Amino acid sequence: MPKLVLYGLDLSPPVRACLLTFRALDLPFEYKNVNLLAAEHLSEEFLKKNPQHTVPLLDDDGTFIWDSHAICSYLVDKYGKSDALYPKDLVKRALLQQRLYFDASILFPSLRNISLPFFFKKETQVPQEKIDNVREGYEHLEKFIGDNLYVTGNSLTIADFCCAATMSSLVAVLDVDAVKYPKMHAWLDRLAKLPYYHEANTVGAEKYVNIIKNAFTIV
Ligand SMILES: N[C@@H](CCC(=O)N[C@@H](CS)C(=O)NCC(=O)O)C(=O)O
Repeated sequence: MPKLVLYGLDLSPPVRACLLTFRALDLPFEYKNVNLLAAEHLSEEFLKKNPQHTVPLLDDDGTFIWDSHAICSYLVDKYGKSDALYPKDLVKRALLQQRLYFDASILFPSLRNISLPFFFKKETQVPQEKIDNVREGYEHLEKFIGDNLYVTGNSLTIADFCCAATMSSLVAVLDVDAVKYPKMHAWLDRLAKLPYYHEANTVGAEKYVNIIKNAFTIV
């Protein structure tokens, strides 16, 4: 089997979505730390691999894939012993992709719009409308989960990994109130019981939350 290399840092939610997928698949890989604050992602060597200079980045024997959603889908399609985490059934897959695009286009950007100016420009004033965007994402996700166990129904998929990795960092910005968002709250507790979840997600998410929480003022 070719050697898989994941470039990332565990503070990053999309990197943690990939770590969860690797662990769920029980897939061996090498992890190469990329220090974004030291601008390692802007080095000539990294830009040759990913001109968009984002982590996570996967190197599968010289094929470079970035964007966590693309990486997680690829890993299950290529290396999964079953398609459970990313079903081949077209209707199931369409629903799952909707959730992946939701994370990629709504949920994660609502965090990135706050965290990037904070990390890279020391911007500590956050306009209320950015918090409103976060809240809007929560309201959608609460409805998506509904009476199901997971975000696409009653089976665990990579959409749970992507959305949960983002959500467990977003809590630094807006609490997942158990009364307002009971479904999301229960879903996060459910995922936390997965044997690999703590190491793959919670450790990095807690570091992230400790840095961000209380670090900014809403204006
Ligand atoms: N949609 C992308 C987002 C990746 C992303 O924004 N990663 C951040 C870290 S959390 C990053 O690499 N930022 C550095 C940059 O954009 O230059 C994914 O899911 O992989």
